[in-house]
Amino acid sequence: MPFKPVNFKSVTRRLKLHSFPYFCGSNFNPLATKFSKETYLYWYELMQLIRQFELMSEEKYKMDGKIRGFYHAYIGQEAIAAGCMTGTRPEDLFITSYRDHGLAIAKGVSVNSCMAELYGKATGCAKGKGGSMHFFGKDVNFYGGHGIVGAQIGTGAGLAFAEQYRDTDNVVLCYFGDGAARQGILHETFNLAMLWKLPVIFICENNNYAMGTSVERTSNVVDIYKLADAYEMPADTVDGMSAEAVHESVGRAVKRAREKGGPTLLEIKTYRYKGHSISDPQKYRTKEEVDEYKDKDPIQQVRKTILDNKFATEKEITAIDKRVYDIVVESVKFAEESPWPDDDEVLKDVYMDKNYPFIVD
Ligand SMILES: Cc1ncc(C[n+]2csc(CCOP(=O)(O)OP(=O)(O)O)c2C)c(N)n1
Ligand SMILES: [Mg+2]
Repeated sequence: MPFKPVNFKSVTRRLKLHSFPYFCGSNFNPLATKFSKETYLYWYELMQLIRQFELMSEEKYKMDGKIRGFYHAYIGQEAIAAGCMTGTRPEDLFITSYRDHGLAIAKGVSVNSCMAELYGKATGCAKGKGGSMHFFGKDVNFYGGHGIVGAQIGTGAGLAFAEQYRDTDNVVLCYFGDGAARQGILHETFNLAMLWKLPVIFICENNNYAMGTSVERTSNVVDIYKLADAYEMPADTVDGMSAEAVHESVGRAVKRAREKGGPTLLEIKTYRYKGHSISDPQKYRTKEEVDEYKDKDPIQQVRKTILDNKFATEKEITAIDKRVYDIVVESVKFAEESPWPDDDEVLKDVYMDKNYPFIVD
């Protein structure tokens, strides 16, 4: 059968989304260990979209000064977003740290609203008030974007508690870094999550550094997955440069959680090619170390599988790249033409809503 690229326009129109075809999450078998052409093409397109979004926004930050404030790139870690999307379904909830661009886009927060958020515009996914660290998309079950290291571990378990309380079979994927794994909140949360068998997958994105501090310098325990042992929580260590490996381990953990079997800790070993944030001189690692990981680049691996299996030709892959590039260029136009937030927005949504249901005087 000739290669038929995903028709973005018809899919996004149907789903009333302006972004990546989020429908894909429900189209795949989470327990698959052999992957179809559609899966590889989906992975490729999603990972390229995330990477091109960040390459473009970094340029807008550094060269044009259009974006300001904190900014943490996901480049190198994209296979985690890809494997997690095909291992879950749209109703499942994601919550993560400030390194949030990739997971937000994967979940279906529109690329336009992500770029506008970086620009601080009113059309941004956090109304232009959150910036890079606080992307949000409740309508697509993306619960942020959190700046306090480790805070989302507790909040993620809280989301899972709510799903259990409402008796759904939705699962929460709660992401945090290797540095966050050293926070005390992890232990309190693991304890209660296991006690109550909450439907949550704790995903440690171990990129080997917390700012400039390597895993070896933060604890005697360098195998983070072993922290689960103290709570008799199932755990696994996963190759984060492989979308296949991520999908397989996430699929297994999600199945257990959906069937009321409780949480899992996955330590996904990954790497960030860029510095901790946009202003990191990276004196703590060598160029050779970065190159070693670039040789295992997840996008190139998936591209090779697509070509080796003749899932698509070079020309067809170039067409995907072009489509992705156009989406990103369009998002820049959207952000630049969008209005700034009104002055009277400045104190709204900051602390609490007047009608917040649980707080009374
Ligand atoms: C409670 C708290 N302490 C310190 C910081 C400053 N800080 C921001 S990011 C970071 C490193 C976290 O590293 P890691 O959890 O490995 O995530 P990564 O940046 O590698 O994704 C630190 C210490 C913070 N934001 N919050
Ligand atoms: Mg880290």
